[in-house]
Amino acid sequence: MRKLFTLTTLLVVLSLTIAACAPAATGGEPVIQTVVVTAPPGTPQVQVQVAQAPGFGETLQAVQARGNIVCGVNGQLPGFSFLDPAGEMLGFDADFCRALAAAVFGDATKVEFRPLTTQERFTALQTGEIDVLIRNTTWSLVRDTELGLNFTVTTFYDGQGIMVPADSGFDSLDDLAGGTICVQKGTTTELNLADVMATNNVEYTPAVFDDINATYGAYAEGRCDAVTSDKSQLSSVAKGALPNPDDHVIMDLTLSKEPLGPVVRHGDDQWLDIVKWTIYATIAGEDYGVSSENVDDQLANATNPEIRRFLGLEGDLGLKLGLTNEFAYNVIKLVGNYEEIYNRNLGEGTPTFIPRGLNSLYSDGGLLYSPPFR
Ligand SMILES: N[C@@H](CCC(=O)N[C@@H](CS)C(=O)NCC(=O)O)C(=O)O
Repeated sequence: MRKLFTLTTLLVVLSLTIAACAPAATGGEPVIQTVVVTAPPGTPQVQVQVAQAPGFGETLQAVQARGNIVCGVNGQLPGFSFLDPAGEMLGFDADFCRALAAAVFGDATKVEFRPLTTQERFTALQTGEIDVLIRNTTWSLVRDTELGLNFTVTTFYDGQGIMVPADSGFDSLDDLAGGTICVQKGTTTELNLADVMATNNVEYTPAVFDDINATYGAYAEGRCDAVTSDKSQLSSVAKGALPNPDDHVIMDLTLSKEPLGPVVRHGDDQWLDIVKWTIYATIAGEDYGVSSENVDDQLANATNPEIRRFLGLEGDLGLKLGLTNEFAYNVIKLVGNYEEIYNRNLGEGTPTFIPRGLNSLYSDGGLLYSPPFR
């Protein structure tokens, strides 16, 4: 049933509803509304895209009835989500889709990967075409509110960088004055670039492209002096897709904060909690020293009460999420803890190596921190 979506912002009155309709993935009902939110007198009106809000528990029910999780990914980003020659979706983001399937089904294979472009990603979630978006997507205030979506937990703390040909000798923003910079449309990247260049009074020409191949293709052909994107993407694409990776360098500067992580629709807090606590299970697993290698041993011998609750030996934490008490055990056993997921896809020895940096546990000087499993 279609639910009315309530915006509770103080003093904000919903003044007009215009349904911009598209058939829903399930049920054939309209799925996105554009609403105009009227703020107090004197403040401008704001247009808000509102997803067809699922009610509490509806996403898990739909996922269980279907028998898999439809996970929106990039699909073109080695190290994050990339179709290998055998047709398997590999990568850090893809593994978080699998972790979710492990939590929900006790089977990490129950995922349908849906490759999405930058432009398609939010609509696919709003319309219910996918259950969750795990696609190098930056959390920002506007996306969290206007799109009718909820960002869950940051899985990868990134920042925007600039890549240039190694022989250009460029190492500062000023070196790019008068130059052309390749950037992809519809990204935070495009907006940050404009902000940073304006702040630093550097004149440049943006060359804006619709997709990843066009963006990096133009750069590879020398049509731009530089290309800008999340640093993870720059290193992934440089190493994975440019003909001579060593001919390119990522400049030693960071233009922005890019916290990347899974996104769900507003309205279903149970699903939001499931996604959050699945990610926390991977982080807590690393924190407790519980890995896919030793989890069975821990299951047999753990005495630490928090680890016992985490593994479902005591309490009913999983049941509170609408899952089984083994949900965290399944995540660790079938996919691994955060460190295992990171090392498998982005660790030393992989072609897409990125030093962990901020993506280390809080106890190692990073930003990863799970709330308590109690
Ligand atoms: N994290 C940034 C950038 C994400 C993004 O979409 N980056 C582009 C640049 S490489 C991309 O993934 N493109 C792939 C595509 O559109 O297929 C955001 O959320 O806006």
